[in-house]
Amino acid sequence: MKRPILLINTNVARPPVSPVGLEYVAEALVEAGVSVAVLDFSFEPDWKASLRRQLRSDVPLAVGLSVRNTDDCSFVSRKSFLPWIADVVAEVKKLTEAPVYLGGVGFSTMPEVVLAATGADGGIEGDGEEALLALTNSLRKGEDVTQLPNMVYRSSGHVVRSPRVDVDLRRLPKPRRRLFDNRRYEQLGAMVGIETKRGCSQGCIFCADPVAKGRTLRLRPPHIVVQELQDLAEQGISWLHLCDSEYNLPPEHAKDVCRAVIQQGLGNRIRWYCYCSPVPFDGELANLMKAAGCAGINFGVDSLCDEQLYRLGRVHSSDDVGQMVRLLRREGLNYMCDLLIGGPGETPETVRTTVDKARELDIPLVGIAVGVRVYPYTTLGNAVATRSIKDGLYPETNEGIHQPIFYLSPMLGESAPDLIDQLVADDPRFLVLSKPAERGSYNYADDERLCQLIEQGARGAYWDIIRRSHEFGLVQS
Ligand code: B12
Repeated sequence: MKRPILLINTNVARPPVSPVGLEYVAEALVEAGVSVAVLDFSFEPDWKASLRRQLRSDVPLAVGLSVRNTDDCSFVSRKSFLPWIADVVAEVKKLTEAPVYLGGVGFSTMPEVVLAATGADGGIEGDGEEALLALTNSLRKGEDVTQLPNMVYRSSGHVVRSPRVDVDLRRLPKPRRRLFDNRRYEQLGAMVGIETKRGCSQGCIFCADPVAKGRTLRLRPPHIVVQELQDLAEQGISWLHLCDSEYNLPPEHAKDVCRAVIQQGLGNRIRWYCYCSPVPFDGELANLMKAAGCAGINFGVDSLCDEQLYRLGRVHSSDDVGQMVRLLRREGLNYMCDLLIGGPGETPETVRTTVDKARELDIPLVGIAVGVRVYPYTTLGNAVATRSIKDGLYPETNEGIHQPIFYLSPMLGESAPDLIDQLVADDPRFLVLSKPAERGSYNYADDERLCQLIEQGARGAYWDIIRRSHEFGLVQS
């Protein structure tokens, strides 16, 4: 019997998020005939005991840990998950000599930092399906793994990255979606994840998605997406969240996926949520999404002040958002808009313009994040690394490599949260990304109030559950 690859989902935040990335990787290995063991810490009340049990029964060839979130990306709470990942790495290393590799979207946003902060032996950045298979094959043969694509490893005290190869998604078979207990996730209020594409070609100065997922859009064939949805529906799954950075880019693919879902008769069997860009968004897409089971859209609007949108590298204008809002209202689609306050050049005036416009448009739900997470390799991250941005960085003290860094326009300064409070007053249409479960917050990472609402039966996107609880004070789906 060949030694298995042990894959562990380390994301234990509540409410839970199904480990779709790790599931895709695990299934690619199984498909290639590799022996795989999976451990889902999300369902293990005593993770150390389950790890001990697992490692007693099987000596793995390697252990792979998923790092989905490095932190909660909230300027107010600044909660890092890296100390937790470091604890898991240390515990695994106590129990086995097998090398420990990291992977996942959080890892891929900043591989050097995550490796340094956690003590793992190495990692795989970007797509895991082919890279982990290549790593497994090399480990089996005792070959040097540093030459493999997507590898991140240590060499003479430095972290080194080998060239990256992104998977051609058209080549991947339909995932079986049976290695993790997606039904149980749904019962705990999670939406099960699925992708229709990977990558993002937008130029937003702050966003890590192009870094983690690649800048080229790689589309999955709509019929494969639909087969996967059908399979999940047959397993009893009905609440889903698309994991595309922006579902409507490119719009024709989004429409083709919807058409395929409708043709398969799945439109009224599943309910799904997604992220979208404000442009391009037309009536045809709105109708197709509705008919294909879309229950709500989260639009990354960022600002409603045109000069600020330009500085953030966005391609839409506040007028575009106005048109989009009118269209959504006409078509009766459920949605929210996300704002990002505090980017370079932001002033109290640009914030006021944005909040006033959101009110004027009567956007039903607006999420506000104050403070911009600085990710390496983004335009903002590069400006900080080359010190063309020196001010407005938080925390001001060095609190350790795991500590998330934020930028807040010095023209707003630390009074920004107060300014937002004052501008939105007690208007329930506005949520602010602060600490989980703080009144009016929509920080989902360990939000007790949200968990309670789910326990009482609420289902759907977490923003939608919060919206309904504000509107009706109850939990109907
Ligand atoms: C959809 C989504 C959500 C949905 C999830 C719904 C669902 N059921 O999936 C919702 C809205 C709930 C959500 C919530 C949050 N999210 Co979110 N989310 C995403 C999004 C768009 C997709 C993630 C995803 O599943 N991708 C699809 C899978 C297939 O890709 P993947 O995980 O990367 O896996 C691939 C590789 O990474 C690799 N891989 C994965 N695991 C492993 C393991 C090993 C060992 C190896 C070798 C390889 C490997 O192989 C996989 C296949 O190629 C990403 C942005 C993005 N474009 O990816 C943000 C993102 C992951 N979210 C983020 C954040 C911050 C959060 C929150 C913490 C926000 C908050 N404070 O509330 C919460 C956390 C909730 C939780 N419990 O974890 C950040 C994380 C950034 C970071 N550095 O930490 C991201 C990257 C967005 C961003 N750019 O800031 N999110």
